Amino acid sequence: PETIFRKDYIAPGFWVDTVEMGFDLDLSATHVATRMTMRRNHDSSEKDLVLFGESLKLLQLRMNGVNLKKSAYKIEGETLRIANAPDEVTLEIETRINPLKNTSLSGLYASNGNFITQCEAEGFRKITWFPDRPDVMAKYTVMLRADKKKFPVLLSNGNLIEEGDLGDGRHFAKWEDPFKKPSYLFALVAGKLVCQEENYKLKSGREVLLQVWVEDGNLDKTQHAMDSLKNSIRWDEERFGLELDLDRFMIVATGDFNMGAMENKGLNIFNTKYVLANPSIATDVDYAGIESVVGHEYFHNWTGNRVTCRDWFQLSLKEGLTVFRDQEFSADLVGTATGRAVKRIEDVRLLRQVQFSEDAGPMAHPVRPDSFVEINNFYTVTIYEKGSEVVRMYYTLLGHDGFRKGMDLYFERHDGQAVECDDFRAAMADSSGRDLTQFERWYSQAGTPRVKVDAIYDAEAQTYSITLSQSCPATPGQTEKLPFHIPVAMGLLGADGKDIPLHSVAYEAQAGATSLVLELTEASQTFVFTGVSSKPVPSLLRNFSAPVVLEIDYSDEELGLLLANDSDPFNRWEAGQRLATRRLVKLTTAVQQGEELSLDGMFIEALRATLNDASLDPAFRELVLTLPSEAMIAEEFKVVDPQAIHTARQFARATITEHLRADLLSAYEGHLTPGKYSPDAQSMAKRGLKNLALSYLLEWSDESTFELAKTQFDDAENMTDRLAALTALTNFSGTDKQAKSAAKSLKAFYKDFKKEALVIDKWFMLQATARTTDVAKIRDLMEHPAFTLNNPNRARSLTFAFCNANPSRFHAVDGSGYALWAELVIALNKLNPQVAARLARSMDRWKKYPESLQVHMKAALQKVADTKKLSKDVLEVVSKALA
Ligand code: HT7
Ligand code: ZN
Repeated sequence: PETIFRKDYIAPGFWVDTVEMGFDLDLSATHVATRMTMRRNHDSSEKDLVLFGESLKLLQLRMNGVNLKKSAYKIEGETLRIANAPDEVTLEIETRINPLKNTSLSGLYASNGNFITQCEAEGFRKITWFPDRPDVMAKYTVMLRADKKKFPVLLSNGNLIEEGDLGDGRHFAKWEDPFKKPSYLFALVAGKLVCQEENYKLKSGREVLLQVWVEDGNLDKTQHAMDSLKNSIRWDEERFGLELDLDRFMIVATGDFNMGAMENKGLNIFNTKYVLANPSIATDVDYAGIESVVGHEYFHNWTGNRVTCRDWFQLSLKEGLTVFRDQEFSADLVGTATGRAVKRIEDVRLLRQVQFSEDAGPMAHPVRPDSFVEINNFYTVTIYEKGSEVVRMYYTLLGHDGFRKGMDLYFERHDGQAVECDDFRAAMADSSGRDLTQFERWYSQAGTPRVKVDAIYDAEAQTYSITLSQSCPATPGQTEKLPFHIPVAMGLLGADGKDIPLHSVAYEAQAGATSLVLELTEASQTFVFTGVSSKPVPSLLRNFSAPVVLEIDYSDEELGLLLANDSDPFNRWEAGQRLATRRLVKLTTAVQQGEELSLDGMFIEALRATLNDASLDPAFRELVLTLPSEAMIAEEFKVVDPQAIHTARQFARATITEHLRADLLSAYEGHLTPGKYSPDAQSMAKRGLKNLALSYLLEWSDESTFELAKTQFDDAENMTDRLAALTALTNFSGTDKQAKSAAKSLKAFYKDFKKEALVIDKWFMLQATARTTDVAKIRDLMEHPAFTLNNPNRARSLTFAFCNANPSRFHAVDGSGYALWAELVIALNKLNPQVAARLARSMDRWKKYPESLQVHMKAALQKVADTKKLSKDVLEVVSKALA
């Protein structure tokens, strides 16, 4: 398949000013009539009028009122070219499409009898021939016609300007979007839906209509999404001075969706997972996910829709920035300093576990990629999460007000335009007067930089010198890397654990501050601090001020001091993780060498102190007590042994429980949240710590803890507690009687919730990630009547969860996990290439495993690569893995 390069960008040969569309909606044969006015772009080297289309039946093509004969245009693959078109063109196109057969969930498709669209990135071309590229922005008017009984609700972008009956049992609705938009933001929804609606007053006094549309029976699950939407609107007004620009804002939930949600102008379409919630079906994690995704999509209205991307290589321009905005939104809503830190830690954990791994594998790419085969493969953690870290570094470098000035200038310059990442950087540089030239490397160079720390204390001179040296590993297509501009927030702790006032010639203006942002721009730089009366303990990369790996040799005592005292809560947590990682690596090696396993008292006592420190936010304590995941431990090894890692981590958990049983029990009992469920930060934090304590307690086989979990499961009044108890019961290794009892609970859970698709997804996921679940069990579950590969949420709940989150079982030594993976990727490829390609990525890091596993992995990858009719989505992923 063809590789598309960023350097080959050519502006469109024609602009589109207006688009009028008429849809005659029918599930198996929808007729689409499109009329667009176009004008030549004299600045482009492209002279032809170029349209894109896919899986379309072209019925009619008229230019300036004249039917075009087949000889007047040329179709090659997805491209239709009209040569010698006049400078002003009215193009009329009629196509027929089959939404029912569209299992890719891109373009116009059917979901439970309703019509849904998904046009990002290139789905609009599955609806009509069009210059389907983000730099072509036009005003849309859309007429929807459909059977009134089957499709009583007809929605599209913008404002409803007319609706009525057509006589023959059909009806219509006409929508007009007052804003110019790229085709990827087009949306229509039609079907049997109901909504919760509210009039909401903006700060300016203007009233807007907010609606959350769901399928019948789900109206009791929309309040949290509605609250999150209102919070998002208010937050964007207050933090960025950005107002909702429409009179009406709609959210629609569908059970069939490839991703989380989509920011179509005025008509956001969401995966039900990120809309539907009530205490009996949704966990605290679900509630938080809904808040952040509703925020994310809403914030796109400015960062993505009002200012969009020139081309898809600039995807992080909107995604990185919008992730940063949604992260800040969630942090601001919690309000407290530790609440913010907890959110930061959670975000960094994801970045390290998934993005750092992507950066070290065959799909590594810069935040602004140079090439791709299939753009859908580039909705990655690098574009999103690393992209957000890049935006956060501007925030760290320029400060709160400086960053806001940059944002203001960005909108002042580019509202209504399709621009590049460089334009955002220029706005930040020009508004602050800072030279951000070198900062560009964060966009152009892939890979996770490493920053090595060497420090010398000179007691006589009372100076402390920190030398920071940066390097970045090679990534595909990029062997040599130039130094990055890295903000390193830092402080120095005295022996009492208190911050020392900092004095450094290079940072004279901030003399006496207890935290500074050092700017590392060279390959190696030394920063000297004066007036340091005793050897300090450095606290570096505070709040994780840059997406790098910090290599620093701390002693256990230094880490203990940081864990107990650092004024930066992120680095307190980080110190705990360093202590844990060190031990887990040692234990893993001991497992491999058949040595006796043991865990030292210093570590256990540090955990005990944190667990029992009532002055600390329970959410923070939960994070410190959570050991690094098996995936994170794996990153510490050149060659990964998943079974040894699993055994080591389990040993550590059991040993912690052995020593801290009484403390864990009192943490459990001290953080009960009786009464009505509330998804506020404090209650969530309590439930989080309580359920972590429960999961530890069940690592130690005994009757009373099993009963504790069983009672919690039976009496739970919310899904958070119920699912936590069921997970603990399912993973408990006890007597046969207890195993039977756990199986009974699992069955009861299914029975109680079989009508709730999102809960059944949890039921599958819980089993997919259970310690005892092997490949045979997964195959069994795939035969369950509730399982299907056709629905992405369901497919992910079992198969993705197993391949990505149950490493010791997926990497079974006989290679059976990989054989299953290949079968699944091949089956999904036929149904939904985007979902198939995501699953294909589970094998990205295959070269990190021992030879004995690599043989099986390579065979499985080859089997997929050799499959006939492989989509370019999957082909790109497996060929890069095999390269
Ligand atoms: N901007 C949205 C991306 C998206 C998407 C991309 C490819 C295929 C399907 C998709 N659904 C949504 C989501 C977001 O980042 O807000
Ligand atoms: Zn987004």
